[in-house]
Amino acid sequence: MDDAVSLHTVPDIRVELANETVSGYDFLVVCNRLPVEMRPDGDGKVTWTRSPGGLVAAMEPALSGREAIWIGWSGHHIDDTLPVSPVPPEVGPCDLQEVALSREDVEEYYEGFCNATIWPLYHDAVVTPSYHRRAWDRYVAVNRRFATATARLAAPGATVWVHDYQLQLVPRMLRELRPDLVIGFFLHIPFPPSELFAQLPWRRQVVEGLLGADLVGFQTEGGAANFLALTSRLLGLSPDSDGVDVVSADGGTRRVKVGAFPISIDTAEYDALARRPDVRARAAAIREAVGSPTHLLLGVDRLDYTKGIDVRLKAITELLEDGLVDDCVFIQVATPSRENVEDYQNMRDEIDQMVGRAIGDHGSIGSPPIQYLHQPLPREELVAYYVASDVMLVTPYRDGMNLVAKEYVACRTEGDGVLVLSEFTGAAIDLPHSFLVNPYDADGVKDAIIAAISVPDEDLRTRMTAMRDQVFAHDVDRWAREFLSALHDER
Ligand code: ADQ
Repeated sequence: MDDAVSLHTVPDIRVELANETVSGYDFLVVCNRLPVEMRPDGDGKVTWTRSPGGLVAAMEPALSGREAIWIGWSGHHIDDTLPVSPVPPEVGPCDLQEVALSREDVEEYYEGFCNATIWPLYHDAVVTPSYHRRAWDRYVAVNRRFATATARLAAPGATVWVHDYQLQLVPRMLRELRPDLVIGFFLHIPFPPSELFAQLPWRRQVVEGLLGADLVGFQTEGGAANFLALTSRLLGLSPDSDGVDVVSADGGTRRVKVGAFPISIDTAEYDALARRPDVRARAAAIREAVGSPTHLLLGVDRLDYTKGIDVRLKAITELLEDGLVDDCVFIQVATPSRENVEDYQNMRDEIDQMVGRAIGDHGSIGSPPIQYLHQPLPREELVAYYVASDVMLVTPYRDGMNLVAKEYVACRTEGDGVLVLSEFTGAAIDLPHSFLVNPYDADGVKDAIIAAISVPDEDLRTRMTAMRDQVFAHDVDRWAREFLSALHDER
């Protein structure tokens, strides 16, 4: 089945491209989503705003001062009847090119192959990945659409930075169309061990797709090593510790560099927000609103089964049952996510039930020990929650990095606060001074929570100072610069 679907791009696209006059962009970011958001304006129309996301901030220095374009999907289905104005050019951080997707594309490519196959497979198969040939075919077709759009827009010798698991076939497709380009690929999620990856019926095509890049970047050394091992196991190549040589189109060899580039946040921005008087006042108001407990514990996640929200709730509920924590409130903030995918609907129901049961069993009128917000929060509000909380609980079963952990650290401007962090996040490598836990070990998570609320002040501050030093020294700007330097052999 490995070779069931060819990745080879349609040859006449190459001919067509050769006949086009490419004025072209020097720097192209290729991402599943454009950095814009669509909001209904109440009159049946929509307005566009720039996404507040970290990736936009990371790309901004690289985008400014040159001919740059961001290629991605807008979030609008082309076959919808809703009248949608095109994205106004001034909304983006640079020029924008929409890749049009229909409702069926989104169902099969995005909700299907990306989020029901690759996402669970790459997160240790926390839920069982589904393998559907129609979804794979659509993934190939949509990747080809992205590659073709990029090939048409790139100036000769331009730099292209392709992002994430939705577009793993783009590097090779793009190289076939435009061998002159410098292509980087970064995977934001974990890359699994070869024994797990080997389940994927289209495993060869995915590895070959990625090998179209000049540089393939991962969050951790482990992810990079897993990928390099697969180039040997599946393709018989001979990788070394930082890359692998592949046969190029002209029959010679081409070096594909492979490495770890742990992503980070705009640390200075979070620090500045956390110092703002209005944000601090809001933090005080949050504490008061939940009954001014001695210990305020917090969880912040996209509502995703990989994030270990259930582990946290279970641990806290048991601690309450056993009377092991006193005067303690836990707030869980969860952003709605992928609500059309069945596993996400099931998980939402499960979390709702767990919260309801815990509040029913342990709450009293007016002061439930567990508070649950199922909504996205504006950045200032989120920072106020970070400032308000004594303990941050980050317990994913597996996570590429986990930016929430770094955001919490950046917001602890007084040098206090405790981070309980899953060993199975990329962030655990950068933040070894957190309280590291195995999220599969419920007793271990309970012990870590008890340790976190009783840690002596001096120890707590030593740990937080070390973590703050790390996130200030390694911010997202440095991440982007290091990736681009490696791509251009400048380091
Ligand atoms: P995510 O899985 O989305 O990212 P994470 O790194 O934690 O996970 O980033 C989530 C972002 O959403 C954070 O910036 C956080 O502040 C924000 N957020 C969460 N809940 C929110 C809420 N209720 N309201 C507002 N904002 C909220 C993927 C990978 C990660 C990797 C990142 C970046 O899965 O492992 O760290 O990409 O590479």
